[in-house]
Amino acid sequence: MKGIPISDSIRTGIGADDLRQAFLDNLVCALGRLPAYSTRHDHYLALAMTVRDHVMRRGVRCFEKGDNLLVRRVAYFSAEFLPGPHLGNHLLNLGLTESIRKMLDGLGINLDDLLAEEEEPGLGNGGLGRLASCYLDSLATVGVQSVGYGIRYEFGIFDQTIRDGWQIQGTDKWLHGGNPWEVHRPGAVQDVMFGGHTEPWQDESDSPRKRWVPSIVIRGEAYDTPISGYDSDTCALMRLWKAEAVESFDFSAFNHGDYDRAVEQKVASENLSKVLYPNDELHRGKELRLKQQYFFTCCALQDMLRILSLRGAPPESFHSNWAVQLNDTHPAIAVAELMRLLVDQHGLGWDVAWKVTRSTFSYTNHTLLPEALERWPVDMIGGLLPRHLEIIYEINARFLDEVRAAFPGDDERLARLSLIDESGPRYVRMANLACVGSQTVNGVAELHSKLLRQTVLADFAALWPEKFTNVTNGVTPRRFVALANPGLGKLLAKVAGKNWPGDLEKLHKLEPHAEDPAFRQEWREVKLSNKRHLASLIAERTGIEVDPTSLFDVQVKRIHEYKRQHLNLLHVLTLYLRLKKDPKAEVPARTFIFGGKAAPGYFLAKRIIRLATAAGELINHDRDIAGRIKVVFFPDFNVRNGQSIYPAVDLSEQISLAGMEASGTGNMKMSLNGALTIGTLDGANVEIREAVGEENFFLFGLNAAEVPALKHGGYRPRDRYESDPLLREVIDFLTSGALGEDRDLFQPLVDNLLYHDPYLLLADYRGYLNAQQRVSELWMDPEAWTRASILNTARMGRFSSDRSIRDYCQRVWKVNVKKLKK
Ligand code: GL2
Repeated sequence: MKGIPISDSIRTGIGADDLRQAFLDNLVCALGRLPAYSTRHDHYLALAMTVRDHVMRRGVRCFEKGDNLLVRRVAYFSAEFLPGPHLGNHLLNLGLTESIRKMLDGLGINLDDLLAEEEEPGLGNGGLGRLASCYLDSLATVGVQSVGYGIRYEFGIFDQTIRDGWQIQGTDKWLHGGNPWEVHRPGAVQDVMFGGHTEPWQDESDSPRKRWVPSIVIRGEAYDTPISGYDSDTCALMRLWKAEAVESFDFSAFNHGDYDRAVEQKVASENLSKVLYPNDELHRGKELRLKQQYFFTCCALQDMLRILSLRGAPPESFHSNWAVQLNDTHPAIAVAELMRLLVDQHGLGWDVAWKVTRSTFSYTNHTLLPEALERWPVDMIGGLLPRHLEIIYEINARFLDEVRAAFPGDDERLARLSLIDESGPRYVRMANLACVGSQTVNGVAELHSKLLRQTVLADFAALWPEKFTNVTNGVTPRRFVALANPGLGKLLAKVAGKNWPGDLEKLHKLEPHAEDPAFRQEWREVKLSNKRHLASLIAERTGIEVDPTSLFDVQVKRIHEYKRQHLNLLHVLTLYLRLKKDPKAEVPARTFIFGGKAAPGYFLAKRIIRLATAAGELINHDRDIAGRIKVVFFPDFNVRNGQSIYPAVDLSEQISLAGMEASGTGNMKMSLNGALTIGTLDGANVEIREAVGEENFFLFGLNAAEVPALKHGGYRPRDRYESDPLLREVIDFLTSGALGEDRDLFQPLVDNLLYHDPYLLLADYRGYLNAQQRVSELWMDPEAWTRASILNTARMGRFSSDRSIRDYCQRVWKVNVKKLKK
């Protein structure tokens, strides 16, 4: 429809009557429901569609503006997104919460009931996926045109339940009730090839070319979910790809009566986007995972080229139209794919294509853990993506020439930098491919970026120091404060002005109020009410009654040995033993709350969950303890549950071994909500402590320099056990039988600690106990505690993901952002 300005098709006014009419239209016309017979779920769907329409209108209008102005768009490539429930967040961003509530009231419908109907898309494992969603939220908020490209997994991260103390994985059926937030775009399909071989051919100009003859083609179908920004007319898009068979059936097989073979191909194709791999920070080298990675990056790049041609721009201007961020190495195959598309499909010369490619991509590293480093067997890549393997070899050959020129005769360096690991069976190193193909490489916190330059990517940093930078992570204050903690939001608005969620540095205005006893009282009341709410959820989900006035000591995150939930549990059990021996001991009431999923195949992580539940079974029912300490394992930690937990935290446990946690983002969410942190000098903790003031942070433990020194100096954990009676007592307690009939249950954990202790729990145990003692002392002075709590929130403004996104725009993507309102 050329010549129709988009403004003509947009109703701008959103009065109460419009909303009511749109809601009823959707209920009747889109869902075909008779209002009198409609269910709560129908109402939720109709409301979601109504809200989605508003966001979509903004999105389309903003897209049109971008095309007219030829702005550079940002494409965030991520194998994971964890958006959380959409409805409440959109209402907040659009400023529609109250008018929608009123409109629904008029129909006898309660908004909160509808909010509870939504299934969240669990399309990620943890921090990395959630960060991608915070970034889309902020991209929309600061006014950057952007698309988040990923996979529309039919089954996201598993649902966790706890049965007899053990984690049970259930299938995540997030699409079962229908997904009103997405729009299927049958027009935006892309074909993705796999397998086969390559062959030479000549084009008209006689130049030698290569062409890929695949053995199978799979179709990617686009599903769009609009992401609104706060107080912004920009809207980001999350475009996720679903795999479909190109042909429904192998007709020749079908005609010959071989039904099984006929459907086999279809099923195999569609399996591609079936399920998210539930491993966090562990590379397992499964072929299907590589297929997923290639599938979505191939769809995305072809889609971006299509959009480019709609703009009438040539492929060699790809990089001026798009900046692509690689969220870890999961999408790194995109470097070879863009080269293939530019050279083989669009006929660009290698040098031009390489310049475009290198100016397009940037790479964010999210972990230093060696087991997370992705590398794919050369034969696997060669079998699935034969053309890409040739391209990777070509990139490598040219790159190694550059290295030879810079470091003549340094063969070891050459071997380390090579895209191909040839130390044994040959592998393609995805981090190396990402570094070579990117214009900028960054870590996610100051310390992590520094360690990245010194360790994992040291050779690249020596070669191209100017490529390296840091962008400290951030979190969206809309979802994690305004939406999750409306009580606090009101208080913040009073002091910092109502636009604080759009300009988090405004929270500094809170500082003087930390000295005001009346304000502190209000602050405590908000926290207490959040803790009451969490206590009721805990009772509902676990049957455990907890005291909302006790100190809520919380560790919620994926379960990993490096995050050291078991160190936390050693403290819990130490306290327990102390109270048993000395019932008069001055131990303020505490509720220890754990939550998080363990990868289904991660044996020790599952034992750690079992230890938490066993500690709860013992302690919560021990009459001698009389409820002074309680232990809760909150099942199925996800975005929605996080929103109920973060506002209720008094003490935030960020106790990973220094040098292991790249950044952490839960640490930011808790501190922003007024929690004090007990933590090591790891990841973003370092910057959080700097921001909130060292007197408002409980520091303990080895630092990142001491860790390797201790390990290389012949660390013997057993010596620590022998020489520290308290430690010995608590470790022995694990296998004493007190924690359940099966004494052997925790033997593997104990053996691991006594004979390996790779994450140095025993070395940090004493320091941790001492820091916990300081926590208890401060807690017994509520005024001082509240003062520190207020200062935490006041000084956390820099951890808004808006700040991170502004950093990326300025230092990495070179795109303009909206100025902050005065
Ligand atoms: C992680 C890091 O472990 C975590 O510290 C960081 O905050 C996030 C986001 O940058 O990335 N890396 C990773 O692979 N996962 C993370 O959560 N899964």
